[in-house]
Amino acid sequence: MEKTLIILKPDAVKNKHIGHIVSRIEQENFTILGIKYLWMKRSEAKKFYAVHKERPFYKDLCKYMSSGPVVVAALKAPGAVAKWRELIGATDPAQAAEGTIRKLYAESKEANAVHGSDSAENAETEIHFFFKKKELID
Ligand code: IDP
Ligand code: MG
Repeated sequence: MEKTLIILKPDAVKNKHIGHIVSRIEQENFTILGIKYLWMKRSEAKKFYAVHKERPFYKDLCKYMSSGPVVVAALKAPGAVAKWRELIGATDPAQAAEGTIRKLYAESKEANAVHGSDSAENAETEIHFFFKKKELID
């Protein structure tokens, strides 16, 4: 079993896709270990995306991710990291495969509906960024 951290980004919340995406999570047999609704401060977004701090899109991304409420969740499944990334599709929704979450619901390359951890190791770090141990039900 593997864990991953996902975020339903401000565009997904604003466009009323929480239900669609959570429904997909259930259909695809992920176990929800923890889920919460929150609004990140700019400083929190900067910390969360610190790995991208040298990238040209970093500043705008942090501004965007703190522009409205999000849903964060810790999920569990066999191969959860790759499974979720396959389900969400390419970073740019214009490049994302048919039926993927980004193809269905994203607005743009920046406002691309969802986040997913890129490795099991980073998933652990990202899960503990948002959740205390007692907030995860395994
Ligand atoms: P990922 O979310 O598919 O793993 P990353 O390369 O890790 O993509 O980038 C993190 C986030 O930064 C993306 O999900 C997207 O919101 C934003 N982003 C990435 N590349 C660009 C870009 O070229 N322009 C604007 N935003 C970008
Ligand atoms: Mg990434």
